[in-house]
This record gives sequence, structure tokens and C-alpha cells, in this order.
Amino acid sequence: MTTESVQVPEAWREGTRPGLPPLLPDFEVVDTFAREIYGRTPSGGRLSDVTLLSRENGVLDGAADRLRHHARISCPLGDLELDTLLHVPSTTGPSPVIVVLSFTGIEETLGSAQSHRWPYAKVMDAGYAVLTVDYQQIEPDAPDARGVRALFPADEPWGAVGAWAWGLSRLLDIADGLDGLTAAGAIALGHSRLGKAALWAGAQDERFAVTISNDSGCCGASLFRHPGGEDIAAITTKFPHWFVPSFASYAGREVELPVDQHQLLASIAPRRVYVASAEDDAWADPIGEYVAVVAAGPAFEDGGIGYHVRPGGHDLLEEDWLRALSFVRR
Ligand code: GTR
Repeated sequence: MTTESVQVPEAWREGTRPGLPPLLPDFEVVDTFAREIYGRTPSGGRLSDVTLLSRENGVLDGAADRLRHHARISCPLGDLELDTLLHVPSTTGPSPVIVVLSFTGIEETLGSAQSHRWPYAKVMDAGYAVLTVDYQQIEPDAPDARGVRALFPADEPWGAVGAWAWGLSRLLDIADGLDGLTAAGAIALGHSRLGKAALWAGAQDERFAVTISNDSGCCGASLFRHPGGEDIAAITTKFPHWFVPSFASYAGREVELPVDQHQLLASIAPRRVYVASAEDDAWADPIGEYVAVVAAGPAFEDGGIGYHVRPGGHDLLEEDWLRALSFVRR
């Protein structure tokens, strides 16, 4: 772990952390996270077909093949249609896949103000395929949205973060049937709100061998009980649709939540977790993320959980990908 630039206040150093709930068996804790925060992910949603739309071999100076697919997922009340973008290393054998949702649409990952977040050539070089979809094709990011959540009976509420996590699992279903990818070693990666979704996907779907959260902050990797950055009042006021409606009742009552985020990280063990923070990203509380990683540590075998904090602000940089992937390779 890279800890040198995390200045943890005395009260939050190991052994003296005030009042964090103990680590619990994962089945119990995942259920509590569903009930209190993210909502229960409904079962169902079956991949019905995947159509290849285009294939370009040898892009990125020969490092990758680039494939676009259209996928249809049949849900109880209708079909969800997804347009995916896949990069597969062209020089290696079957590759493990990183599934990651895109904020800005799949074509934007290739050349736009956002493309620095997608260091495809370096990731190909490290031997990983990358499969992505626009997160808002799964569930639009708005309170009155009608995405995948409208395709299931409204028996129990689930928030948009839960819907995006569901989408990461569907990306993995898609990857399962594609040539050039191995089922083993699949990675869920997400930045910010999509880092929250990646952690929730990793906690629920055991096919993910590794979960990587980047600057995921409140309701992601950072502790509710560590003061600093976004809190429940702020997040549920601005983004009420991300969580179950009752979660907002914990605003200002963080200490009464029966869980905290180190338990979400721990619930993924023995599968691996990597948390990346940025020094200037105060809103995501890098110290709260670091302390969560340390507190989750006992649930993992040696080296099962990793962390870095880099200089700079809230963003997903090449450095974040490469440091996370070097943790995965170790
Ligand atoms: C912020 C939000 C954070 C984080 C971020 C993002 O506005 O308060 O929880 O998710 O958005 O997704 O970029």
C-alpha cells in the first residue's frame, strides 16, 4: 500500500478508530447494505442476444482489436438495449476483461476531453481487455428516469447505483460469450459514482475476481463515520435517486447506520479490492477511504486489498489504472 502521503489524524490511526461497526459475515452485511442504502437487486435480466456491429483489427498501432456490439437483455417488463465498445489486446492469447461504465458515451472514450480517462494502449500492453457501455443506457442519471429499473416490477426499491452495478454484471455476461476473453480474472472498475457502483457490483457478483474503486467517496470506499467530504445529507439531497428513499433519513445520523463502508470492502474478500484516492479530492475524503481500507484489512489474505493516493484532484488518470493493474498482477 502507498501510504506515505496519507496524513491520518491521531484519532483515526489503527487501534484507535472511534466506533466503527465490526466486520460481519458477508451474507449478513450485503443484505444490510441492500436494505439501508442501495436497494435489493432483483433477480432476472437475461442476455438474449449480442450482435457484432463492427470490428477493426490492429487499432492503437496494432495493439488492439476494437469491436462494437449491440446487446439485448430481456427483463420481466421489456428489453434493455446496450451498445458496447470492446478493446482486446491483439498480441496476447485470451485476456481477462475489465468492465467499466463510461460517463460520456462509448465513442467519447476514444477521442474527447474525456479520453485521458481511457489509456487503452497502456491497458492493452498490460494484457487486459476493456469492455464499456454508457452508464445512462442502463439507468439515466436523473430522479424521474425510466431505465432498467422500470423494466422490473416495483416490488422493492433499488437505487440508480444498484442499477449501474447490475449493468456491470450484465457487461460480464456479454463478455462471457465473446472470443478473445477469459472468464477468469474479471475486473469491475469505476470512477466516482461509478466507483460506488463497482464496489456494490463486486460485493454481489462473485464472478468479479477484482474490484477497483477510483475516487468513489461517500457511499463508495470512504467511511460515513469519518468526518470530511460529502455526507449523507449532501448526497441524498443532490442525488435522491441513487439510493433507496429511506437512506435519506440517516442524514446527520451517520453513527446510527448499522453498517459502514469498510464492511462493504470486506464483504468482497477473499476476492481482491483496490481503492484509489487523490490528495486534492477532499469531497471524496481520501483519508476516510484509506481508513476504510485499513479497517477492512483483517478480512483479506495478505495483499488482498490495496490502496494508493496520488497527487491531484478528482479524476481517473492513467496512473490510477496502471497502479491498480500492477496491484492485480502482484
Ligand atoms: C459528485 C458526487 C459524488 C461523486 C461525483 C461523481 O457530485 O457528490 O458522490 O459521485 O459526483 O460521480 O463525479
